[in-house]
Amino acid sequence: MSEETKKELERLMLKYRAALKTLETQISILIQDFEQKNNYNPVEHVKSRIKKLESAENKLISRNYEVTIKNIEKHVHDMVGVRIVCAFLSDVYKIIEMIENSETIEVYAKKDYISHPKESGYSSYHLLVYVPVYLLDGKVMIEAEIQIRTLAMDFWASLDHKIRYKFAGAVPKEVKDNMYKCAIDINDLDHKMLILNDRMQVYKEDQENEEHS
Ligand code: 0O2
Repeated sequence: MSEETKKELERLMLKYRAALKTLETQISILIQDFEQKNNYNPVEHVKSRIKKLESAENKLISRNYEVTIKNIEKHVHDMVGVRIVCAFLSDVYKIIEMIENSETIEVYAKKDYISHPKESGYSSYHLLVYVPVYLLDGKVMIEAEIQIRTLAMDFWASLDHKIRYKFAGAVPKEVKDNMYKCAIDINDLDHKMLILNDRMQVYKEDQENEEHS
């Protein structure tokens, strides 16, 4: 790698790190504000990362793009990634709404793999966003991907990730079929838990009304 290319890469990574910090801070502020207003935290945990250079290169190669810094910037939309994991499906939609209404984070595309799961069974909601980064030369908008999902979806995706890694992409059909069935069970479980949670809220409200009467 030439000195010039190294410098270009360092500059790009600086922008990605800055975008990740801005995104993490803004998401944390929104969650805290929501919690203060509603006495309730809709988020179980948040994870964030900058995609490894090797993974970005593999993504470019798999799509027949030349491995260049320009192509990473242009074609890898999830170099900056944040994953927000919630207990209930209803919380996932609250988070989506909160981010969509944010003035700092600009949503430019949505991928609803909850209403339309992927062929593998993968389910999650992705927001593709721009995050502002203020440099000496002025403002630049950096792309990032926010994945929002339930704990159950996260459990499935993490197992699926391990399986794909173990079989280096060539997952046996039997394993794939079983994972697909698990994805259906998980979807069912998410809906049952949601109904249970709604029922609990009704009990709680009834109890509070009785106490006040
Ligand atoms: P990693 O290691 O998580 O970063 P785009 O990224 O928009 O150019 P792509 O790749 O079609 O195009 O985007 P997609 O499928 O909407 O979302 C990509 C990310 O979603 C993946 O990133 C995974 O994090 C997750 N994902 C999508 N499908 C699956 C799946 O079947 N199983 C699991 N476990 N995760 C999935 P990366 O870069 O593939 O991986």
